[in-house]
Amino acid sequence: MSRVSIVALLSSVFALPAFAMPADLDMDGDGLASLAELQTKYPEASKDLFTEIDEDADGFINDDEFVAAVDAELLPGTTSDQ
Ligand SMILES: [Ca+2]
Ligand SMILES: [Ca+2]
Repeated sequence: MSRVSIVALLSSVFALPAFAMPADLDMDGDGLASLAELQTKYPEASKDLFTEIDEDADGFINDDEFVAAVDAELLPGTTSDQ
């Protein structure tokens, strides 16, 4: 295997995190989840929960914050076997 294909392989692995913002959470496709979007997907989610997940307090949940919330079991993961 050439060096180039190893780099390409590693790039494709790291481009696929275990969890990412689900398309049905980020409904307007801006890459961020607002409180309204969170509560549409998770009707039981409170504003307090949203504030807890929104670590940088910019009013939106980004990919990193979503992954951290799933890791911390604040939100269910996006497994495909449901
Ligand atoms: Ca959005
Ligand atoms: Ca944020």
